[in-house]
Order: sequence, then C-alpha cells, then structure tokens
Amino acid sequence: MKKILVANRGEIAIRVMQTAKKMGIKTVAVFSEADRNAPHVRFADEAVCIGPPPSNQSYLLGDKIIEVAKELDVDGIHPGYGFLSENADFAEAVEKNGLIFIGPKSHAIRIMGSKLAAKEAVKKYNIPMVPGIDEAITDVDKAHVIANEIGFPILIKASAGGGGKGMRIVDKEKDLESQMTRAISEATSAFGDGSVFIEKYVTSPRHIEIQVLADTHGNILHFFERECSIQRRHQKVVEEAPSSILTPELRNEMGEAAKKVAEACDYVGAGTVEFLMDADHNFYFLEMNTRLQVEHPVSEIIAGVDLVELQIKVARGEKLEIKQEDLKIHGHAMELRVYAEDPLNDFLPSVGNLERYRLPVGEGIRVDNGFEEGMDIPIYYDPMLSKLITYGKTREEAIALMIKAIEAYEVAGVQTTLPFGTFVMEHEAFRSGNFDTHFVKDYYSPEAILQNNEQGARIAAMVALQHYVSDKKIVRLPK
Ligand code: MV4
Repeated sequence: MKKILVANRGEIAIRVMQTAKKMGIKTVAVFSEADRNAPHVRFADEAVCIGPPPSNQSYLLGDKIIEVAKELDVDGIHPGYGFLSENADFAEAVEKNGLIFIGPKSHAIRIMGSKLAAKEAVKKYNIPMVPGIDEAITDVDKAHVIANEIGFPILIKASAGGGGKGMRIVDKEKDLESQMTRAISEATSAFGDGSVFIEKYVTSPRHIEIQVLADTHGNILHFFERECSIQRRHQKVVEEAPSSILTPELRNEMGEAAKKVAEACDYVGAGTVEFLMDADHNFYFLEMNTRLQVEHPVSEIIAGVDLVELQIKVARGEKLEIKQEDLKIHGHAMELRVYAEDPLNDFLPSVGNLERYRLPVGEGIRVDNGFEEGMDIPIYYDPMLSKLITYGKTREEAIALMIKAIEAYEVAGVQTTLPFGTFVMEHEAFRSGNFDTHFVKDYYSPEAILQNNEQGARIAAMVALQHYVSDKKIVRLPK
C-alpha cells in the first residue's frame, strides 16, 4: 500500500494520516468547501475538494470519493469513524473498484448493523446475552406473554437502532401495548425498518467494551476493555482503560467472548464489542461496532499498540505477529472528549471563532486534535474539537494529570466541555469507581460547574489582592 485516502475530517483524519506517514504511505485528504483551510487538508500530501459543506453533499458521497481515489492512484481508503465507516454498500463499492477498504468486509458490517442479525450470528457461540427474544415482534398478545416471562421492567429496542434511538423502557404491563406501538412507528420513520424486539431492562448498567482486532488468517486478538459509562444522552464524554471494576478473570472472560463475536461474523480489522455489566458484574453482549472508535487511544496507550498501523497491516493481508499471551496492561489512560458545547446551557453547540486555542503538552498527555487558533468551528459537523488523553501508572495519576491538563488547555471564543471534565474528575462517585451509565443524569447540574467557577474566582481575587498589597509595600519601602 503506497497511498491511502482518508474519507474523513478533523482529528481522526489527522490521526490516521500520522500513522500512514510513519509507515511511509502517502496520504490523500478529501474536504468540503467548509474545510478548505482545515488542518487535515494541510496535513495530507494531496487534497481534493469533494463538494459543499453539508455532509450529504461531501463526506457522505461514497461514489465521488471512490472516483477521486481512482484518479489519484490510491490503494486503500480509511473511513475513520462516523460518515461512511459503517456503510456496508460503501465498503463493498470500494472493493468492487479494486481498492482496499481499511476495515471489515461488507458482510460483517451488514450483520452487525442489525441487532437481530447480530444476535442470530452469535447464537451458537455461547455469548452471554440479556434475557429476551431474538426475533422481530409485531403481535401484541405475543409480546405480553414474552414480557411476563422475562419480567418487568423490559426494554423494547429497534433492530436497526443505534445511539439509543427507538428504545422504550416499559415498567408495567399496562403500558406495553402503547409503548410497543410507539417503538414500531419510531423505528419505521427513523430507520425505514419497524422491526423491534424485547429484552430485560438492566436498570443501572455500566457500559464496558472490548477492543478486538482480526487478521485475514484467522487470528483474533483483544486489547482489553474500555469503560465508557460516563455518557450523556448516549454521547460518551469520558472513557478510560482499564475499567476499575474488572478482575483479571472477568477481563479474560469478556475478552474471549468478544473474540467469539468477531469470529461469528468473520471479522477482519479493528472492531469493538459492547457489553452491559449489571450491579452483580454479570456481563451481556450488546452490539458490535465495526469501525475504529473515537476512544481507541486509551486502548493504544494501555496495550502499547498503534491500532491504525495494525488496521493497515491486516488490510494488506499481513499476519498478526502479536500473541494474546504477550499482551499486558501498562498503567491507566483517561480520555475527555472536548466538545464546543456549553455545559451551562444544556450542552448546546457553541460554535464560533477559536480566538485563543492552546493545547496542553507534557509527559503523560496526548491530544488528538483537529483545530487551531483563529479557526471558525463549522456548524455542519460534530462539534468535537479534540480528545484530551492522559495516562500514568495508576488511575489516580491519570485523573490528577487530567485535572492539570484541563487547566492548561486554553480556549477562548467558544464554550467547551472542559469544565465538565473537571466536574467528573473531581466527583467522589467517579473517583471511587462507583458509577454507572446514569452518572451524568444523577449528579450533574450546571450549578456544580458554577460553584467551581466561583471558587476559582475567589482564589483569583485573593491572589490579586495579595499582589496589590505586596506591591504597595514595595512602593513604600524607604530608600
Ligand atoms: C440496554 C440497557 C439496559 N438494558 N439494554 C443504549 C444504546 C444501545 N446501544 C443500548 N443501550 C442500552 N441497552 C438492556 N437490555 C441500557 C442501555 C443504555 C445505555 C447503554 C450503554 C451506554 C449508555 C446507555 C445509556 C442508557 C441506556
């Protein structure tokens, strides 16, 4: 592979190109008119404008991107995350055009894109699953029988769903019919597929996922877990590795289960197997994400690997040389997603100009960044500015360093989730490791940040006063 095209923008496009450069591979960026001056465009060896700002006229135009790739003699396409990364038709079209898709085969993407197909595929592999059914259900009478068997509360899920869309919790039998009707109509309008199924609702789960990687020779590895329970409305905000609640035995069990999920769909490349973990530490397979994820850096740090490099190697057909037994966890890594969103105003996007933008640097700090000072933040895309990642020998060290790095991160012109990060890092429930997916809903309110600000303002006022007083003394000193 001599040249790859990165079908993405922002920090992930740069992240992928960095590894390509390290491997001596030329890079091609694609960009929309809104990204003409974006850092990912300048970072690439070549760059091609593919259309107007809206993603459906640029970054989502698979055929156009393939055309550009062929014109520039590209060998492989890396899709990053989001956009075309989990589009089975695109993966197929890339291969049909004689290019390498740096990711799994369309077959695996298709299976895992449907929750019911995924359940069906892993059935024979003895993977723990939440009690429930593995078929679409439309008959309300049948739903009553099943729900009573499982026991309330239950959860109705859309097979084609994602990010919590089309999910409905049903606490009592009398709500079953109305909620089912709503779930089906929601799924139909959102995904064009009204298939829903029923599961036992796990009330206070943790979200723990396993990073896997498979080559084309039948070797599958796992790179341990990521703890992703700190999320807000299905949007992850803080991720870490390892999880503070897994024992080596549990980690091994989950890792082996994740590898079986990958095997079940003939997986190739980097992927993530998501699990729910209940209060008694029972784990259940939820779904598989067939892409490189936003939070992959925390796994890279603790496992000591470059996941993009491994993705490229297996896409070239190379055999994985690492053995599972050789992998071990080094230290602890923490990631905060830095969004241009206002945590004081319901996390609404806070777009505008980055009047000041300085990243923290130092030992134990990695920032995967896609922006620079003076840039306008485009309104067309996800407002994530960067990922602030810290690591140390222990979880405590990674947390302490995260607090310092947030302080050193300078942003003016827009509001960001940085102060929200401080709130999480300082929270007792987070520090003790005793939290679940309800953390933000249970503990966060804007007042928590305002209190922090007020404390900061008070300290600043005291320091200023002290300076003032000592200055006066100096002025008054007799000669
Ligand atoms: C669940 C669940 C509880 N019980 N399934 C949310 C998105 C989708 N990927 C699956 N999700 C959930 N499925 C059962 N049977 C709770 C969630 C859930 C959740 C999962 C992971 C991370 C954050 C979450 C927030 C709310 C609900």
